[in-house]
Amino acid sequence: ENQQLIDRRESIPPSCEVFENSCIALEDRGQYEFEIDPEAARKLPDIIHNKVQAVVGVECPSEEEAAEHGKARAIGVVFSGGPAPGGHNVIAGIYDAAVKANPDTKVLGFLMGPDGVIENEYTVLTKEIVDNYRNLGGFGMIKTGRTKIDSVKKVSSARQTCKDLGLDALVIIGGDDSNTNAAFLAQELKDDGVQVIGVPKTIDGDIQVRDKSGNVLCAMSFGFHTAARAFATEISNLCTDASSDVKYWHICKVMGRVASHLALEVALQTHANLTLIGEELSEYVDYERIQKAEATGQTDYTAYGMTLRHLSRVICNGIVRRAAVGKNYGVMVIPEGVLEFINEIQTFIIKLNTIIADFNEMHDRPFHLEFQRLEEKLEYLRRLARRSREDDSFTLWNTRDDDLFSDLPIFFQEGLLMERDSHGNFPFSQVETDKVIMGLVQDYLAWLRDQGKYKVGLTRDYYEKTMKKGGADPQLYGPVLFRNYQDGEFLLMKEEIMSLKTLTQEMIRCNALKEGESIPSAVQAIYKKSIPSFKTQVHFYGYDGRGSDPTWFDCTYTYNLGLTVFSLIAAGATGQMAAIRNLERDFETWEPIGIPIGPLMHLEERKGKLTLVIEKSTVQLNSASFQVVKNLREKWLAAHPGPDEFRRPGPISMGDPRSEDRPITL
Ligand code: FBP
Repeated sequence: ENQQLIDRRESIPPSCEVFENSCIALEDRGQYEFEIDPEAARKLPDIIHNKVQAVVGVECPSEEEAAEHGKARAIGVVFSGGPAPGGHNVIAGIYDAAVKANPDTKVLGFLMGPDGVIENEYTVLTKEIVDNYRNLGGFGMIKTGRTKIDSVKKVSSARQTCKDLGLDALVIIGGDDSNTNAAFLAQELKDDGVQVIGVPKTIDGDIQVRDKSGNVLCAMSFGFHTAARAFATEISNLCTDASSDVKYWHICKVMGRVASHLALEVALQTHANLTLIGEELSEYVDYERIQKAEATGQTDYTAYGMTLRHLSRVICNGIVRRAAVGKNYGVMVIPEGVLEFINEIQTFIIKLNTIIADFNEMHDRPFHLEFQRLEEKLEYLRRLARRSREDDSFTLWNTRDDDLFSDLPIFFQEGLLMERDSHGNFPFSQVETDKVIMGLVQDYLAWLRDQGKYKVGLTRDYYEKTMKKGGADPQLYGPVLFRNYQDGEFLLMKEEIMSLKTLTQEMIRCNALKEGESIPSAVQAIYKKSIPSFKTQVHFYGYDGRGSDPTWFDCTYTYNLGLTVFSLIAAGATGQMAAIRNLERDFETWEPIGIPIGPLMHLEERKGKLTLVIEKSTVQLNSASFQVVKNLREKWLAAHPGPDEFRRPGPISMGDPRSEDRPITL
């Protein structure tokens, strides 16, 4: 094992000052209030009135307080959902605090995610096991899974497991959906005396909590910092490569199932030439179309939100403008969930979710088991379309839907019909989002090339060097080849793209060449180089960054989350999510708190039904971070003769404070 790994394992992140107290209590912070959904109040009566609680030290605890704090407990922990760097340190924090309070406390790690809780599969965590994973990435210690403990049967199995093991508390380390699940379990297990605590995990960064006045309680889920830095490092390397080899557009799909936070952070870190932000596309409004429709007394609903075709035009515009100044290369960042923000695709996703859910319910058989092959699924959709023709009241899937759907490439039809996860989320990582978009881009670029609108501007430098080599006189070919030649920095080639044969004829016609002569090779070289071929390399930044070892920020954040979890348990809380306030400030100001999960719930469409879930936090278009990206977009596109504006964030390095200067994320 290398020394760096050993150092990693042996490093103990600093603890917030409050944890130095021998006894800890919770203090309600009534100033933070939430808008409570009536459905959440109805379903979660015992935890809905929980308050935000701050962890505070008790200097001279009473005998009772000290006994409660230090009693021997059995605490179960489980990872739920995709891995995120730092998870092991949450467990390390819980373990260290728990055995410090009472060495007889047992921490049990449920194996393979929530299935471990349902099936009572666990391992007793020892110091040796915990030490082996300190500050290391992944969830390898106990593994993870995506099962949701939702049905009556699963909840009753989970309850039985807690009973059999005599659990005092269950800690669910997961994303928005898993924390939603934690709230329901907290309610269910309240009477059994089992406390349930959630921990905000996900590289997607879409768990951010504010109270109703906008006060930030949880700025970022753990794992986001590391994943964003890992992706940014890799993509920055591609910026270097692209501007060295000058022949590829690197297309980088970046994880983030729905929210584009990771793509936004990568843009800020690397200044890639083009970055799509999903949230912006759905907000797009085509005023021209609205006006046209209004002039005829109509309302054009399709003018709201960007279409796939329009998006491909926007991308092509950037590519063509760079090519015109000689840059037929670049780096583009696409958030993997971008299609969810394109109206026409979103409509399909919602309709198909409903169709699949309806089928499961009506036939009591899973849609995907019944129809395993794409053709079978499509035939079912066709049947629905036929039904809509016969029955006017059936509007879910009509012939127009069917026609539009069959226009999509087969791989994408297959993608849209893929099985949702147990929380009803669409599996974007398995769909080639980039391929859908880039297919349209390629088609449009080919058309632009035919129109002579997509051509590569050659630098004067290249032109002069080539001319010197070939000894040809540019003036001689001026009228034909260099119609657009100006005395400026750049030499634009002839407007129409034509074959060398046609060019030869054209030059003869203009007396630039004699009959029987061929175009000098230097001129041919210039001409060939000006005809763009759009070459791409496609990359997916997902599982690699998700499995990265955590940054020191994430190591420290997660270790303190673990300590917070134990404080919440020791003080008797349930239905709370551990969090740290002031993450964006100096470590000395970090404040461990518990956030009530119930009040964060709202109704959302999942698997075709309105369901109570924690709202995902997506990129806000009025946020400073988005506004910066928007305002610097033109600069980063660098459609000018000067150098690109790429930024090098540098690699993740533990122990070098210079690599993690504040602000923690840009
Ligand atoms: P969580 O929400 O569970 O943290 O997972 C996030 C994520 O990494 C997404 O970015 C990605 O779309 C998804 O997991 C991939 O899931 P899977 O591992 O099932 O392919």
